[in-house]
Amino acid sequence: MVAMERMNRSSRIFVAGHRGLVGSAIMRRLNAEGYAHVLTATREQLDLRDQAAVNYWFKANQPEFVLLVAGTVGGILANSTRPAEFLYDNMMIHATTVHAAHLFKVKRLLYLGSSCIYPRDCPQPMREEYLLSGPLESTNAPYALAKIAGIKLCESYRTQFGCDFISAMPTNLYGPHDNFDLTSSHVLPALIRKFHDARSAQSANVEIWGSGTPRREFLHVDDLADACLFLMNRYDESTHINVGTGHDLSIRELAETVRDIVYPEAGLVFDSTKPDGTPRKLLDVSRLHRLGWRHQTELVDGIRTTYRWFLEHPREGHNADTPGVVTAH
Ligand code: GFB
Repeated sequence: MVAMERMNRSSRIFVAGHRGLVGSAIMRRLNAEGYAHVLTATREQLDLRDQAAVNYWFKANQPEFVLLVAGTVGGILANSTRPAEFLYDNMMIHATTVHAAHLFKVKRLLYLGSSCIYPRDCPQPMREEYLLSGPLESTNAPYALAKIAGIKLCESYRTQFGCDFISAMPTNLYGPHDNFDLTSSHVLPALIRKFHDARSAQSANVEIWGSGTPRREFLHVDDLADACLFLMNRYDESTHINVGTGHDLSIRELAETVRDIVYPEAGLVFDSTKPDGTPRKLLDVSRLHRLGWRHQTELVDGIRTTYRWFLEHPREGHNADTPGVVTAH
């Protein structure tokens, strides 16, 4: 049994991946709550794939707590076309950071995975114990394998060395600082961008990839940041824990919802040459609910505020600086 240490306002907390969608939400939350020693490193300052550099950084900065939310991430197309980067970058980032956290005696580490770790044809909703019970979805198997390796790293360092490392598996995320680049983004920011661009150009139709029948669950990233802090102070088991809303909808329903908010006059056209990916991935969140955590932001409200953020941040929203795959560290 590993004794659990809780973060306090003067703890040295490393947010690995602080510029990404998740990392920036965690930073907003830690800052708002008055955590005074939040440590960060940009990609230019620290290549998280380099074990020697990561060890050096941990030795110099002595973090007590780590939120490991860095990684190379992207939507279905980026995952299918850049499998080597998704596998290599993520395996390395997870391994170096977990290993350095062990070497330099970090008190607690939270590792963030993804709901794509579960088998393609997993029974729904997906319970934590369904991990590794069947084949993965081919469009994101390399990414999922890296994420599964991360879970197993945390479990193994806990078993062998007594490290207090925990894992959380969030569902599909969205919110401020998302990637709105159409070649690498996930579906929700892509739809905001597409309907917005169609409205600007007064186009009649917006193209939706695939059949529109796959079902997805979406969690606002501020809710995820809240869950991360909750779990850092409350969750004490070696098994990973799901983080989601417990509700899903079809891609067609999602597209209609975004259309009604951004450009109600638009028609939908489905492009069947693009992949559907996993038919459904709804998380079973009963373990998290039993601990007392629930999401706050309903999807329609979250899409409205994210669209407002997109309008207020044209450079970031249109992703001028980061074409292609986003590396969140
Ligand atoms: O969000 P998304 O790219 O990834 O796509 P996944 C979800 C669904 O939306 C797929 C459809 O069925 C897409 O075909 N879709 C419709 C679109 N229009 C669009 C569009 O314009 N852009 C995008 N991107 N999709 C990812 C994984 O899977 O989910 C990652 O590849 C990760 O590994 C992430 O797990 C959370 O939900 O299919």
